Amino acid sequence: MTDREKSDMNEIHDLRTFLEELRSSGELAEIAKEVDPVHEIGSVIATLEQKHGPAASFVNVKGYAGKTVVGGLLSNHRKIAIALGCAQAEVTDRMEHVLTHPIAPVEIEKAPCQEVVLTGDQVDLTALPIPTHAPEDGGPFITAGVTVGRDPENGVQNLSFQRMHIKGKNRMGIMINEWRHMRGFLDKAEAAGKPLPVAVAIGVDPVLMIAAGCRYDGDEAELAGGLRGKPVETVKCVTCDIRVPAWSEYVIEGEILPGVREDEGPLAEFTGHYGLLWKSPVFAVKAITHRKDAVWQTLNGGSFEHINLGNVLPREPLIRNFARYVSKNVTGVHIPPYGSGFMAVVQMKKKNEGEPKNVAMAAMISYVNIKNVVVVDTDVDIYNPADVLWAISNRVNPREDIFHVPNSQGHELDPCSDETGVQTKMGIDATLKANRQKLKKAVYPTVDLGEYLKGGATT
Ligand SMILES: Cc1cc2nc3c(=O)[nH]c(=O)nc-3n(C[C@H](O)[C@H](O)[C@H](O)COP(=O)(O)O)c2cc1C
Ligand SMILES: [Mn+2]
Repeated sequence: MTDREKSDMNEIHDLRTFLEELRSSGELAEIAKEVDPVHEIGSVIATLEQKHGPAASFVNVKGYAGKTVVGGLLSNHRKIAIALGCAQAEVTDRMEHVLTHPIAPVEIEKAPCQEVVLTGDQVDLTALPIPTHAPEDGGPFITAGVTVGRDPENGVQNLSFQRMHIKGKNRMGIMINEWRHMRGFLDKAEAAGKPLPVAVAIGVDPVLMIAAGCRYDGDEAELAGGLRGKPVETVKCVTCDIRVPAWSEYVIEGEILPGVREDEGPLAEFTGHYGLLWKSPVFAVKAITHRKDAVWQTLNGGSFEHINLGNVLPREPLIRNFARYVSKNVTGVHIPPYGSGFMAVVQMKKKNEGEPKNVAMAAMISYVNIKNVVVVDTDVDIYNPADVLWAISNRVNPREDIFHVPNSQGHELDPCSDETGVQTKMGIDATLKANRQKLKKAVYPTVDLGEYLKGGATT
């Protein structure tokens, strides 16, 4: 055991310490049954997520004896709170705080992620237990890897998610959307006719994944440091200058080939629909490094975990700030993962009847993806879909309480928008109206069922 491991025994600093915390909280199911990496792992992860269940650790993966795959680690706020070491109710505050309190990473010389180094002919992506997740996905994809890139001009590093489609032993398709920092790096490299060095870290401290989902003008590893309250340790790659998280389970190093585009996809996207076949850049792999007994981490495309990382965690603080700027009476904001990041629920203690509509307008322009905004009173639990639908059913008179903003800017992958993202946004004032303020919501106190179900009854 290293000094670092001794001093941090109860603190998360890598995937393994996070898995321990999940296990001791009853949030990690060890699956001993043999599972097929083609579709079966994805289906088990999806079923566990639908049932609000634990994350999964697959220790018997067909065709990959001795290799473990974990998935669904950040599928709900219970697990996200464990990852951040805070209460569920504090998650949004934590995310807001870190955007203004980054901590720079530190470099170390010898790192666990380079215990095993494979280069040249030893490189073989097909030897890794990479699942094919959804029934109509185009093949095995790296979905939970954190891409580490470097600006070719100033050397500033960047963390983000770019899914990778396995094409052979040392070749992957990498999908890089237009407005990403990685896209800017690739544009610069291609203009100079040079390959772009890149690395992907799989199986990392969950704060690195949460940071990679944030838009930040700088190295997102600083956000991960801020979330953990101490610097992320990094190490230099074996084939290039990129610094990767030192405690990663696996690191895949290589370069994006200039000017090359190949078919990539389809994959279940964050909208919950399959994406199209894209013409994407190609990642040529030069080295695979990993820890001894390395654990492969994955996530399902289009899952709540995907939306939590990409839409919920990074954006709730932004929308809350914007809505609060418009009204001090806003008490909470939630972007429910079931809304694919296109919906926001705002809770407020309104003082005037026009306030909820102003707040809805603020929420729908504070982030381009937000299309539908529901504003509720403080007696509605914004984290409970049934409560939100109850408010819409009981407190909305559609003619007065719903408004539309035609031809506004949304996300181009929203199935209701045109190919440039132009669409109609909708605000719903689901607060109890002034003429009905005497009505009071009936709330039964909840009881500890353990006290009542002794003697064999089950829930
Ligand atoms: C699970 C997950 C998968 C994602 N897949 C991709 C992808 O394949 N390509 C892409 O360009 N963005 C993808 N994204 C979005 C970006 O990674 C994300 O917006 C990131 O914050 C962009 O970082 P940047 O601001 O440094 O460019 C994904 C996000 C998540 C959470
Ligand atoms: Mn960035």
